[in-house]
Amino acid sequence: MLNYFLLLTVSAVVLSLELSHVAGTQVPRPRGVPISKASLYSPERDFECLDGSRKILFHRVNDDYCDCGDGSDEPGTAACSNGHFYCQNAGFEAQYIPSSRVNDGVCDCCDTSDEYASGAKCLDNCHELGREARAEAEKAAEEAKAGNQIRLEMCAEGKKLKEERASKLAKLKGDYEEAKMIREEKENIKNQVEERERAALEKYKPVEPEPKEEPKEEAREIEAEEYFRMVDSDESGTVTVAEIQTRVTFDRDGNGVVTEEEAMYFLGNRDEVNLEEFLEKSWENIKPFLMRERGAFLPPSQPQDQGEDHPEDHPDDEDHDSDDHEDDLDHEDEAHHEEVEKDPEPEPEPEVKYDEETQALVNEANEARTHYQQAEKNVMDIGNEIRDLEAKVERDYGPDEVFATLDGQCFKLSDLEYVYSLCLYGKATQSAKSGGSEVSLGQWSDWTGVGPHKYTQMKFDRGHTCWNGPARTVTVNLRCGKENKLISASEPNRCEYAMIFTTPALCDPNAEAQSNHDEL
Ligand code: MAN
Repeated sequence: MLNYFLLLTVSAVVLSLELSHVAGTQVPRPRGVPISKASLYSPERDFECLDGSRKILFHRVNDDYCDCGDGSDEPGTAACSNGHFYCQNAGFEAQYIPSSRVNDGVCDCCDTSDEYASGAKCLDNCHELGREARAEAEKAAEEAKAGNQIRLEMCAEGKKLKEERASKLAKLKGDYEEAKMIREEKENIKNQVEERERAALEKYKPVEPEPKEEPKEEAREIEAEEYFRMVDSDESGTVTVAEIQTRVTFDRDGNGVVTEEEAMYFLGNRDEVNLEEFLEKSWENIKPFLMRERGAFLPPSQPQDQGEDHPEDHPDDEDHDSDDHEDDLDHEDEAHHEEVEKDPEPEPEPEVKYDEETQALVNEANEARTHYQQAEKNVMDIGNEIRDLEAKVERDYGPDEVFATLDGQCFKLSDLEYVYSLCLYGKATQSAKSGGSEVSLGQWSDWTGVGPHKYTQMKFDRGHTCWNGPARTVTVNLRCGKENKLISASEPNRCEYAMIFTTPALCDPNAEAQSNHDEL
């Protein structure tokens, strides 16, 4: 009986170790255990769960019963839900799979070792996968090598740019100080000349009330003259008492008759007056009585003015009628606008002719003003240039200024629906192919990669706000490629965009940034 148990135990261990040999390894170890951990599974002693929680007899390893909390006693069976099965995958890459997948009828390991007792027909394709992977790795290596060459050029160019910008900035700062001095000088000259100009122009200053009076006076004269010609019915050049008596206007006492006396009152106690005398003496007396005659006589200027105003006020009258009524208000507004805009049309300034000396001063002042404006513009232009350059000098262009040459460069990518554009250190946009305006997906924010991978990711934020949602943002992941190229753009979450950008800047064989081997 004892012999029987001994035989069973020994054969179980042998089976377990032998099966490992089947997987093609030299170091004997239980199924599902990598060589690196073989020493932890020695058949010569009890097995200690890898988390140190307990010790079990060695024959309980891979006996299809889960003893350890961490599943480490069943690496080669599906007994523990949290165990790990190691496939050697000779010819390709070794791999861990959850031990729950062992013998589940699905081929997980390319060497078929996970399906040793399920009857699943698995094909060992590790060598084929290995070949493909090697070809891909070779291609990637070539790409990285070519990329590295370009990266070095980008660094050289970037450093050159940095130096150029720094020296340009230093020069501009000098120019700026000089420009400010020139501006001050020009301002002083301008002020001095303007002072002299002001003094010289003093004598040309118009007396304020006069220009307002003049047109009134003129209108008055026209009105009076018109009236004179009307009353002078025989066109003799004088207005007589008899002519005055024919007009009811001059019936001062309203008794229906214009007496001689009444008539003479209007003629300044004379029998007749010529135009000059009429203007000087009679018109003042006549004017107040004209109101009675208004219905029959209007000064010629009035009806003319009104007649002209009408068609201009409503130039669209005909269209207006045919328009929808809803629009009427708008039209009225427009008409009103036109009127408002037209009314204050400035009367042309009377051209003043200056004496020679004054004109020379005005010319000199104009020239001084122009020079000052030019100097002022120059100061502003240099100031703007300095600000732009300072922003670039302070910008993070990565190790050895490798990204500097990409500043301001834009890259486009089309998918079925949109054209995406990515301008490094600028902005990212989206334009629908069906039309409509460009949508900003974000402005350059910063490098956001973690730790040594800082320059593998950048962020754009403050894009156009989504309807009922957040402002759009873009996360751009960068990877090595011999071309600077936008290779993918997507929207994994609404209004959160993701892009992939390849760049030689990341083809640095010395940087660990690109290595992403995940060991368990
Ligand atoms: C537009 C595009 C889309 C986005 C929606 C959000 O259609 O910018 O990418 O998801 O707006 O409303």
